[in-house]
Amino acid sequence: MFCYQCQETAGCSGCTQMGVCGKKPEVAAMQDLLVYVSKGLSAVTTQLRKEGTKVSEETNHLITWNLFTTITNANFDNEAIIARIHNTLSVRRTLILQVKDTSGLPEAAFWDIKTKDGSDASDDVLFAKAKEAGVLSTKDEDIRSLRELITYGLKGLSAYSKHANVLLSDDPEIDAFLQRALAATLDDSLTADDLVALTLETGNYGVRGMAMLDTANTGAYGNPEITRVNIGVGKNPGILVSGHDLKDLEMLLEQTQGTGVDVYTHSEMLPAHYYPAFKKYPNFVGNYGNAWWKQKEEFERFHGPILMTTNCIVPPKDSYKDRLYTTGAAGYPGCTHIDGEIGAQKDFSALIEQAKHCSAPEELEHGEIIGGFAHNQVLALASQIVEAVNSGAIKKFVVMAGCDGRANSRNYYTDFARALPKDAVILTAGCAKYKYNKLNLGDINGIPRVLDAGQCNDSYSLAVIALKLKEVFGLDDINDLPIVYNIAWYEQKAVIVLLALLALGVKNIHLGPTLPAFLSPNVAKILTDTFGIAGIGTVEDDLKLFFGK
Ligand code: SF4
Ligand code: SF3
Repeated sequence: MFCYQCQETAGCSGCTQMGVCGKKPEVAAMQDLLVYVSKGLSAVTTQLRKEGTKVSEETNHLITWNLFTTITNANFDNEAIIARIHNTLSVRRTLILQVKDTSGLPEAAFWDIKTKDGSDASDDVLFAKAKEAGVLSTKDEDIRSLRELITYGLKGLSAYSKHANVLLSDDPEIDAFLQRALAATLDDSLTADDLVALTLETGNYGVRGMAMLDTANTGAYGNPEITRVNIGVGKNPGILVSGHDLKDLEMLLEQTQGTGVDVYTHSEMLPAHYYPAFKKYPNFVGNYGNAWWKQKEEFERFHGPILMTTNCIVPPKDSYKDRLYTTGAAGYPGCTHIDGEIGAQKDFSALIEQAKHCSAPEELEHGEIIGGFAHNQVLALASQIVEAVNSGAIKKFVVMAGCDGRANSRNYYTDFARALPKDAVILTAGCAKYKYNKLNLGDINGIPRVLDAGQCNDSYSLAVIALKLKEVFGLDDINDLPIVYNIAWYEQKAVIVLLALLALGVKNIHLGPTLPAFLSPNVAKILTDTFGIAGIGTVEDDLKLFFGK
């Protein structure tokens, strides 16, 4: 296997024996193959569009769902991944017959597993092909780096698209781009310069994808508002919901009414509490635990069923594996998967029945945390914020959005938040916030010093806020704002967030705890020279760099 798509990749270069995330070589192989056949299908759909043939919504959804399945910590279930490969090939077989001119299509558009008698070849054939189709199949390291950067950005974009799709929001132009870009990563005629341009285009569509999701979320559930979220526990048994899919949470809340079972959020589901629509449920008790990587201890102590709607799954301990359920693009072998197509009601009765026989969660902590500072809420506070900036009470905003992770080096973010000057305000989104959202950093004239906009996709909110502040302060350039960017990344959603910020013109982003292993020295240099991207240093050095003290 060879995988280097996340920040925790082995030795900061690549997982080759087994994923640090727990991904086994056979799962890595089938994920590579799923990406490969999705690229082949995308080449076909892109050609069909060129010829004026419409591509169905189902095909668009199939491709985004496939990519989402291969995101770090989303799906470890090889059978489910192999089923998706078969399904993708079957759709491609039908569609390629509609292509008038197949001469420019890549090999991936034709590769098949049907034997001469029409039956499917054995899984050995799949594994043999996966070996040829993986990341290292691109020999030039700069081209490989750019192809992977684009592919990972598209994986993030796919995840956000899928969340919007389940709320019945679609943008066929995003799908058309996503498929064109995927197909382009197989095109040997494209130069490094072409791929750099495509990387930026991916960022533009990242902005559009996050905007679509923002509209879908706020349209369905209202605008996030300042909210205090309980981090303690109640006396009833509970179901814990993790991941990013708000629609799943809504269905679960509806189905648990009157059952005596409470519902808690975990990790990236915390921001659900900020939406007005979820406040009406009396059994929506609070947020349990911390970021994804602490789940082994925390899930054990929760005692009740856990629903993983997306990444990040940590391979579960046997002590709670029978209480771990997956849905959507998430999957884990041996854990029950709750099916449900887009637009369909899912049946969560198995979790609810199991919960009734579980004891209440064990208290990990108590108190409250505050959040809900997405763009609408922050813009409602704009005059207060502008006044604080003009009076000098707030000197700087520090965007610390992104992901959390296991590495000890991430304690940097806790130390950095703690050491910030008292006139600095943190703008955050994503699970990175758990490094400092319980530190009680106080407020400035009533404005909390940690403003949590929501999930990682709500980094879009932070961009909207920045653009609004630029307008309010009458600036020409977003980089003239008193905002610095110190972003933590882990998986591929953070890649699309980064590309989106670059597309919006944001410069000098610091990215940590390490720069992506998939950036070759030359590609890293392009990002540094063009956008001022840099890594992190020590807390002391970075404070000097950002604040001159
Ligand atoms: Fe390694 Fe990350 Fe890939 Fe898992 S997702 S195999 S940890 S690089
Ligand atoms: Fe976290 Fe997995 Fe990225 Fe949505 S839950 S931010 S790491």
